[in-house]
Amino acid sequence: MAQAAPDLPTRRPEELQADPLRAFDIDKDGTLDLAEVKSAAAARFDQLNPDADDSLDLHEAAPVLQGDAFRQANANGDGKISKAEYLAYVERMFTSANPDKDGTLDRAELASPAGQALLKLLR
Ligand SMILES: [Ca+2]
Ligand SMILES: [Ca+2]
Ligand SMILES: [Ca+2]
Repeated sequence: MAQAAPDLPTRRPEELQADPLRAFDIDKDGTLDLAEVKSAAAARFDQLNPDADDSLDLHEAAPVLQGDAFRQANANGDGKISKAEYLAYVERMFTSANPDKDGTLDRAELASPAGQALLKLLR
């Protein structure tokens, strides 16, 4: 007798890449709030910073921040992005991706240019 297999893993890594909303939406409410975005950003920062010296140099940051973005994120101008600077920059990007100021990013906001720029900092 055929029965649906319970708890089949339905998410492959490439699907998580394709659907950031699913990947980062910890409370599964269909939107990303700032806490969810910051938690994803902190994980991304750690991934970019294997030597764990609490900052990204130009080379380490290159996959996510180049040129003007690097300079804007580097608030104290020391040539490196600390985790605090990274998260502060992520928060600014979150705000610009959230024009309706409802505290969350929905699918349409994530698809906007500002939303896409934010997502680049998370994966
Ligand atoms: Ca959520
Ligand atoms: Ca810095
Ligand atoms: Ca919103």
